[in-house]
Amino acid sequence: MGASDFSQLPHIGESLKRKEDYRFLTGAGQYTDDIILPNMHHAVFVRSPHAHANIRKVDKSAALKAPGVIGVLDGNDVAADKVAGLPCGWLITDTAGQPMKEPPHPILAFGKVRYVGDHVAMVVADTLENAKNAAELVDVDYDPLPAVVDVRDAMKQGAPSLHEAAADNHCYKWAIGDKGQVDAAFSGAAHVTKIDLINNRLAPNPMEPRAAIASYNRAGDDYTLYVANQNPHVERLLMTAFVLGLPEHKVRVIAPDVGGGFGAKIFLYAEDVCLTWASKKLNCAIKWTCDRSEAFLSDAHGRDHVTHAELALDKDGRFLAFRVHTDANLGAYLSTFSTAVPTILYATLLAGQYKTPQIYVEVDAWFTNTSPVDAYRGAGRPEATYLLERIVTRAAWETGLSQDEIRRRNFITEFPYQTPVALQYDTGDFPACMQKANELAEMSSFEQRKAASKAKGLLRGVGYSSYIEACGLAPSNVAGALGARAGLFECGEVRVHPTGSVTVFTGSHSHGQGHETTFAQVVASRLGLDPSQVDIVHGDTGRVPFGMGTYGSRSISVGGAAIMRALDKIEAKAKKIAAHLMETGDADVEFANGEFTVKGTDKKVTFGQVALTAYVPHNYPLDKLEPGLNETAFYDPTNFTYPAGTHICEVEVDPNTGVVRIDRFTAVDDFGTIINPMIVEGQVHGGLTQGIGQALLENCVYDRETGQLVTGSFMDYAMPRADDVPDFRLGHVTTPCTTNPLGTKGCGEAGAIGSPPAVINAVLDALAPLGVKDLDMPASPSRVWTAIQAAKA
Ligand code: MCN
Repeated sequence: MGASDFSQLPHIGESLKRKEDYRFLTGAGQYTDDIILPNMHHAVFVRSPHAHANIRKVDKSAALKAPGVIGVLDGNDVAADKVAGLPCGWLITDTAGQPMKEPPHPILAFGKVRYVGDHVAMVVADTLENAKNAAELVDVDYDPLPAVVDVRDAMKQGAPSLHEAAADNHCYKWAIGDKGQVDAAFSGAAHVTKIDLINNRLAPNPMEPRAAIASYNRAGDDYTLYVANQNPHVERLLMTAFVLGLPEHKVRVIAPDVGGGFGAKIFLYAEDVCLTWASKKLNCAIKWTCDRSEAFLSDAHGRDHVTHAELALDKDGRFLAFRVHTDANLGAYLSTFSTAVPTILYATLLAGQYKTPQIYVEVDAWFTNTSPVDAYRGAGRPEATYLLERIVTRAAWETGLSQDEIRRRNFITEFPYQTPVALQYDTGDFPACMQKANELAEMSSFEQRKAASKAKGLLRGVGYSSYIEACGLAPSNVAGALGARAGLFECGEVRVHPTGSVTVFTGSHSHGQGHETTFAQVVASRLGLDPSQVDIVHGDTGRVPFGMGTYGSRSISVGGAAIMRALDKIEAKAKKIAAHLMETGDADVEFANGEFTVKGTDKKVTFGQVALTAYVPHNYPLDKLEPGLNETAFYDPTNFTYPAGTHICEVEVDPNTGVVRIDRFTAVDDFGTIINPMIVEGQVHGGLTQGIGQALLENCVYDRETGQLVTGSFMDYAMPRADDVPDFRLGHVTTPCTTNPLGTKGCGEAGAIGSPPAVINAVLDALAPLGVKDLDMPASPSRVWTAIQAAKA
C-alpha cells in the first residue's frame, strides 16, 4: 500500500483520545518503582563528592556491619569478577583516520573518579533506609586533583588530564564537507557574517527518574531486569554482549510504563549493570530508584557546544558557503550514543532549509570532569538549528534584509535535494511553511503591536527560525557511510487472534508519545477494525521479538513501517484464506474496509471470518496454506524523514529588569501524513516548551574551580512552567515522506529543535535599539539586563 492510499484510510488523521490515558489517569500505570518482587533488597550508590580525585582506598568494613546490609561492592569487586566497562560509542573513526580515543568507563570507579556523582560503590540492604544509612559509612579516601569542566579550558595545554588514553583530553576530530571549496567560496564573497555562540548544557529531567530492579533466577540461571528505559533490546544486547558476557537470551529486560525519557533513558547506565551483576552475586532482587539530586548528577546531560561559524553571502544575500568549527563537551566518559550527537546528528543538518552550495564543518570533542553528555530531545539537531538560524538572522540584519526575506531567497525549492553534508531531502515545501507561519503570526500587524509595547515602556521583537531535522533514525546505509557502527532498523509482529482482534508486538517503546493509540490506529485502519480491537505490546524482550527502541522521532516512521510490512504479509495470507473460503483464485480477491471480495462479484467474507478460519481450518488446503495468522517483519529505512517548518516568536522585554515574556509563538510544521493530530499537537507543545526552557531558563552550571554542579536541584535549575509559555499557534503543511509506506515524518523533537533560535532572535530583535548584538542562552533576566548595561556602557 502506498502512502497516499494509506492517508485515506479511516482513523488516519483522527484525533482519537489516548487509549493509555485511562490507566494513567486512574493511577493504574505501573512504573518500575511500583514493582515489588519477592526477596527484594534496595541499592544505594556511593557517589564521588569530588570532580576529580584519585581513590586511595575504599573502606567498606563499617558499612558491611550496618543493619540489614547484605553487600557492599566497589571497583575492586568489579575487577575481581572481570566485569567489563560500558561500551562507548556509536562512531569509531575520526577524520584524521585515527580511531577515536575510548578510555575505559568502569561500572564502579577504579582508582580514580572523574566527575561529581561518579559511582564509587553500591550498598545493598534489606530496606532503602538501611541502605542509605550504610552508604554514609562507606569511607572513601580521596586524593583530590584539579578539575576541568569547560571545554575551552579542557583544550588548553597543561589542563588537568582525565584519562591516560587521552592525555590532552581530546577524544576525536571529525569533519564533513569540502574545506578547499568552502575557502574558495569565501574568497569571492560580497559579505561574511560571523558568530560565536554557546549551546548551553541541559539536564533532561524526565518526570519519572531512572529506576531499575534486577533479579536472578537460580533455577534457570537467568535474569530479569525491570528498567525505566526507551530501548530494552538494545540495553540487553549491550549489557550481555559487551559488559557481563552473558548469553543474551538469559536476560529479560522489561521497560514497563516509563514516565518520560527525552533521550536520557536510551543509554546503558552503570547502575543497570551493577544491579544485574549483583543480583546473582547476592542472590536476591535489587531495586534502585534515582532521586532528583542524583539524577541531576548522574543522568547524561545534553548539548554543551562552543562554536565559531562564518556564512559567506553574495551581494543579493544568497548563501555561498558556510564554515563551522565546534568544540563539543563529552563529559567525563563516552556515553552510549555520545559520539554520534555532535557529528552525524549535528554536522549533517547544517545545510538547513537552504541551498548553500558549500559547507564545511569540523568538530573537536573533549573530555571534561562533568557528567557524560549524550542525546537529549533533538540530539545534535537543536544545536545545528540554533547555530544556523542565529547566523542567518544575523546575516539578515547585517545585509538589511528582513528575517523572512533572507530565508525565502535561499530556500531549497526542488526535491529530492542533495546537501553538501551527506543528507538527501526527499520532500518539503519551505516557502509554504513560511507563508502560513507569517499569516498565523499576523506579521502584517507586527509594527502596530511593537508601537503598543513601546507605549508601555517595553521592547517588542520578533524572531524567525526555519528548521529541518533528520528523523527516523537511522538508515543503515546512510549511518554506516558516515561512520556509525550500526544502522537502526525496527521490528513488528502482528498476531491476529481467532476472533479477529489483534495484538501487535513492536520494538518501539512508548514513554509518553501515545503509541498504544497511534499504532492501533494504523493497524485498525489497515484491517478495517475498530482501534479498540488492537492492543500494542512493547518494552519487553521476553514478548517482543526484537527492537531498537524509541528516540530520534523514529517510532511511527520506522516502527510503524515495520508493522505495515507485517500487515502486508497478513493481508497477503488472509487473501489466500479468503480465496479458499470463496472458492476463487488468490489473484481475484480484493481487500478493503475489513472485507474480502471477489472482483466483479458480490461475494464477500469478513476479516473476522478469515481470522477464525486461519485457526479453525475447514476443508483447508494444508498442502498449500499453513494455519495461523501471525507475521513478523523488519524494516530498515532507506533514508531519514525530514520534518521541517518555520517558527516565529514574538517577545516583550522589559529594559529595566531584563525580563522576557513570550507574547506569541507560532509553529508551522510539516510532519508528512499525520496519524493523530491531537497527539502530534501534544508532542509539539512539549517540544516547544522544552525549547523555550533552553532559550530562557535552563542551564547546567559547573563551578569552574571546583567542578561542583551548582545547578543540582530545581531551586537552581529552572524548568519552564505553564505560565512561561503562551498559547501556541500551530499550523501544518503536508508533503508526505516518500521513503516510508505511511508518508509520516517524525514529530517528537521538532518543537525543541525549531524554537530556541526563534526565541533568541526575537530577544535580540527587541534589544537591537539598545545596541545589544549578542546573547547566549538562557536569556535570563540577569543576562539580558547585564547585556543592556554593557551596551549602554
Ligand atoms: N505521530 C503522528 N503523525 C506523524 C508523526 C508522529 O501521529 N506524522 C505520532 C506517533 O504515532 C507517536 C507520536 O506522534 O504517537 C510521536 O511520534 P514520533 O515523531 O515517531 O516520535 P517517537 O514516538 O519516536 O518518540 C520519540 C520522540 C523523542 S526522540 C523524544 S526525545 C521525546 C518525544 O518523542 N521524548 C518524549 N516526545 C516525548 N513525549 C513524552 N511525553 N515523553 C518523552 O520522553
